[in-house]
Amino acid sequence: MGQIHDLRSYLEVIKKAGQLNEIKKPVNLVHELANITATIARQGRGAALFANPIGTQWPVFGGAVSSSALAALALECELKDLTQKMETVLDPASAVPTQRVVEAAWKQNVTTGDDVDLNRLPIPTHGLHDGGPFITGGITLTKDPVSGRGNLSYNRMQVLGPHTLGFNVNEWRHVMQFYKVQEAKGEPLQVAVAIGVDPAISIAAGARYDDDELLIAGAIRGKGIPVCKGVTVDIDIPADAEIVIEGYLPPQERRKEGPLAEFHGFYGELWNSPVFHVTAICYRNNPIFQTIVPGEFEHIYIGNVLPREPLLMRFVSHVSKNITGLHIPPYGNGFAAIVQLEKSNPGEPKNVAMAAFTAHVNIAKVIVVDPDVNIYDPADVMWALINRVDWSQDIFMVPGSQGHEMDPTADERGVQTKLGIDATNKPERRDYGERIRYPEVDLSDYLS
Ligand SMILES: Cc1cc2nc3c(=O)[nH]c(=O)nc-3n(C[C@H](O)[C@H](O)[C@H](O)COP(=O)(O)O)c2cc1C
Ligand SMILES: [Mn+2]
Repeated sequence: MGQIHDLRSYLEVIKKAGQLNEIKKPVNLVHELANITATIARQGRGAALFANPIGTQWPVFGGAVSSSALAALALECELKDLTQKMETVLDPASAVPTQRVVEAAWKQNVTTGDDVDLNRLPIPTHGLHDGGPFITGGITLTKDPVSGRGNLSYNRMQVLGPHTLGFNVNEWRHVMQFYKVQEAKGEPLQVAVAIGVDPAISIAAGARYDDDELLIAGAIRGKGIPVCKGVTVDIDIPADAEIVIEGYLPPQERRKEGPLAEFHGFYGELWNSPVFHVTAICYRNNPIFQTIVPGEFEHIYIGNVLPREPLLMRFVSHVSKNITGLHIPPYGNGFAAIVQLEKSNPGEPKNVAMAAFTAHVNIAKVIVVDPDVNIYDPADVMWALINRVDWSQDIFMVPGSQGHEMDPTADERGVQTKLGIDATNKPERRDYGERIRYPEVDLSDYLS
């Protein structure tokens, strides 16, 4: 059994692994904190814990799951087993139900009614053109009014007043489905938001799943996630969360919120969104606020990489038994996939690329490489593109195929040209033999 059960135990684990950057210097919540978190993630250095954001007593943590290395630590598995681990925990047969408890850490401090003030929370303004402070790393907990099952999701929330948040929710989401049922009855939808959680919950919340995503988090930990009823809402909330915000979305109310840095790498438009009226803010003693830098690596890892790699693996493994690895790289915003193949036939890489396109509508560019290419290293993938591709023979295009309507290369309905690249070695064309490779060493054995 692993050691992670809340955010604090995760911080211990990543600290030991050299993946926690503790920043003591006072840092501005407006832009500066996000800039530092994004820089650390881009350089592969891990996550960031800010001890002294300016104007607050509360530390802020960002970048919990912003790389494959961190995802492996969060899932308590080896990097090479990441896709397999996600495949297992996303299988409904692995679901582990929550455990109801009476005591929650976040009940140590409870504010309700007129004492509620969102301005007390250290909510960052992330992107340069964001419309203001947004909660981006909060886990939304709701309940299906028809079946009563729970649901996790991410909904960006812009601060619109001391107890009011804009609540972004796309049309096809489970939360929207629940909200519409309530709206039709003229009733509000109750909502709770957990901030500062076990990364198993953060990862589970990014998945599209037919049941309560907390069951995925239970599968990750091999143990039911402890949950406790809210103070003002009838919702089961993870008992070990750092901070909990409770409230409701009244029917027929909409307000403008945005813009915000979006997953596709550009700023979005203003949205006319439901409004979240806050009825309680609760928190552990010495709470840690958690954020996700929108439009950056962690956003893509949780929303596009971890839940979709197993799906792609299923599709490509169906057309070839020779797959040795697969990655949806975060720098491709979820629109690209890299497949590693021990090919046995010259045409096999192209079939594999076709399978990857059809596995998920967002996947529009597929690069197939040999087992000697590190799929997690962009420089190595680029090496294969430059040294193993004859661009008149090794690529193929599928014009007029359906992609995501927000893909910057697609038209407004998502119609686009998908591209497959066979970047494997073709010894029949020219055989240079073995590639130069200096085995990577563990530098800590030499540099400390
Ligand atoms: C960091 C992050 C932010 C997100 N923000 C939003 C958002 O503001 N609105 C939205 O509708 N979906 C957003 N999503 C997507 C979904 O909330 C999420 O992926 C989830 O699977 C949807 O839950 P559902 O399948 O229960 O509907 C976001 C995803 C991530 C990872
Ligand atoms: Mn759901």
